[in-house]
Amino acid sequence: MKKFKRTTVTAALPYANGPLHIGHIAGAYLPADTYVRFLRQRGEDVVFICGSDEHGVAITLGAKKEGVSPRQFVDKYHHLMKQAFEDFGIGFDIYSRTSNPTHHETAKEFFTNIYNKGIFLEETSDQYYDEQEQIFLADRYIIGTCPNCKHTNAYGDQCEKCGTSLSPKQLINPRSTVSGKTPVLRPTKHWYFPLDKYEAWLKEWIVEGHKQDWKINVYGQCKSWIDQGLQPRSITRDLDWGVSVPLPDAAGKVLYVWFDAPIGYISATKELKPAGWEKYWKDPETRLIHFIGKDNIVFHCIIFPAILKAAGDYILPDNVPANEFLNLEGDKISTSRNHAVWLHEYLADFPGRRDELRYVLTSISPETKDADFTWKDYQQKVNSELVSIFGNFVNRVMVLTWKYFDGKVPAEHELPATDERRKKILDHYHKAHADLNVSVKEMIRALQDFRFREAQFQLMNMARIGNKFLADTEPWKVAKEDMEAVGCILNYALTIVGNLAIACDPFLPDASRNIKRQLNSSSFDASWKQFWIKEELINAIPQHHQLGQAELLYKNIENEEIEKQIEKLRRTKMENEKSAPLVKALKPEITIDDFSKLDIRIGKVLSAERMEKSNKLLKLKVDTGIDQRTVLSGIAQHYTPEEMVGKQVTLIANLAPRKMMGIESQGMILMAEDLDGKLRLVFPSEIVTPGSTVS
Ligand code: B3M
Ligand code: ZN
Repeated sequence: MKKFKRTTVTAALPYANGPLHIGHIAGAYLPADTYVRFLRQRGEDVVFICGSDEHGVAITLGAKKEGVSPRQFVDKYHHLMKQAFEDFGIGFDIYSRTSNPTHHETAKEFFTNIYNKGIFLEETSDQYYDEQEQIFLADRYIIGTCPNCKHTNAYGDQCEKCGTSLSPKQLINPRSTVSGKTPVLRPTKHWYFPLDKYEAWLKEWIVEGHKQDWKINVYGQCKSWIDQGLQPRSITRDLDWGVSVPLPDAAGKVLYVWFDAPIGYISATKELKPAGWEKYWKDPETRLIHFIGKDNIVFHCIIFPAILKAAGDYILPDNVPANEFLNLEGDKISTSRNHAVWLHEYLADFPGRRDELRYVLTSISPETKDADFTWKDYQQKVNSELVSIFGNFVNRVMVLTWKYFDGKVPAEHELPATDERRKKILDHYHKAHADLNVSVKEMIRALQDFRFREAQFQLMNMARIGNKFLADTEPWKVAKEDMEAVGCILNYALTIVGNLAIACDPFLPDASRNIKRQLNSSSFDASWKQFWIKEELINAIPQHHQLGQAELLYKNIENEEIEKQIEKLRRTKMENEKSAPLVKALKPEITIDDFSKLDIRIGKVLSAERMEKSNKLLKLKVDTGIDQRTVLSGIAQHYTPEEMVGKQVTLIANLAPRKMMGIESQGMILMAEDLDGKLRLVFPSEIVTPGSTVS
């Protein structure tokens, strides 16, 4: 493996459009923090970079919804996220933001540099424009009917129902999700990055070069993208919020948020080290690692590297250990439905319990597939692993040392194997020592390979071995006859405790500090560094050293605490259901005579067309069995004219004619209105002759 001098670690810049939840933490920030702590423990040169992603349409629309300016909007969420990261103890070297001037300059320099090399393409094309909102619509903000499966709510880039990837112009009956209006096509000029030109290079670099060392989920996604063939991507947008395009003829245009955001990693490093940033981005002896969630893979593995390549001089990511998604109580985490555990709320509800959340999230980390967080599982893992195994071991050793030796580290001597019991104790010691060193090595291997679940499992295994060592040697029994042997046992048990304090730092930083305090270890902490270098247990505690007071590391999570959280989620779910349109209440009773006044009959649609200037009405010609008449129906958002022709419909034929937009409608077509407002035709289950009556 190539030897590197330093490491640049980045964690995805979260959008400043909402608070952080446990899905974000498990996806990118916790594994990144664990990895960085590990590198720092080894004394490596590392920078840990993050910040808020503050541009893009999601931000401007979010601001609009809250009735504030984009600036006020990102300020609010930037500070909320920064604080939550800090309170949770994620140790970024810098948490910056993409609205900073340094970032705007850096992003513009990138653009200009690549522009001057003549790499970008420039093209004017028609794009959908929302006249009411006066904005060009990003693909995601246009919905319409899928040309393939006729699903009525397909997005401008993809139909979620049949999976077809689409372009907005393919949608039938497009509408803006921002205003609900039908958008119009308008010409606009944009700059494109010719990703296709980098296809061969990407193939070589990723498909051939990173088959072995990138995670399968990451490699697989990249390969399938490259195999499908790459196309030029537009890297500018019509928007008034973002990094403005640094060209004279580009008023009202900004860089596409996914062009500027990854450059944010570089700008933040500049802010952190104005003089020395370059070596973290340009020296081939620097290793670059991006921690992200799976939805960001193509941007970090394909598009950003191609941009770095085009800019020249920059190093490329050495690895991108992207995670899959975390669900909550069997359901997708959702910001809009408020189905989430928000980080700032967790910290308020469980003060002083950061390690507990770290522990559980790492133990279920969605490294290879989506994972599910449940509060019951959280409670179970804290109580039966952190409390009963890890905390309990440390506490037993501390309490026993106080009990038998007044908190002074017993002398460590060669224990002569003078009797059977001593022989057994020595056997247990050798076995424990060998097992522990295996776990230490496996833990470090796993940390190097971004397998944090496994790494933490090995850490827990060290505590398990410690517990077993105590159970096997039974110092409380030996104490009746052989205090020298008890001293030997506890001296070694304390060595395990000390090594646990060091080993747990990447995973459980609060416990690490707490154990060191209990061991009163500041005078010899430095000697433990060797643990990470030698990859074996280090004996650093001096004989006769005075320990600090014993203290419980963790306490049980009680049922009530968990039930409160489950109840909170249940309440939100109910509120969501309540705010959804309800089944309508019954209308007042009518008589059979009232009913028989209605002439309800089956007709057949002969022709259908859209009404000019109306996006609601369709004009239908209906065969009623006795005549052919014109009926206007407010179903244009739900059916295309083509879909209507030939359909049997149920008609109220004796309704007084009504004029709409200059045309007389002779009757009304019956529709079922779904709870979400969708209209569906009502017709006989088998074809009947037009004119058949309904009674
Ligand atoms: N803000 C998307 C996200 O938060 C995006 C990441 C940018 S990383 C440069 O998922
Ligand atoms: Zn479809």
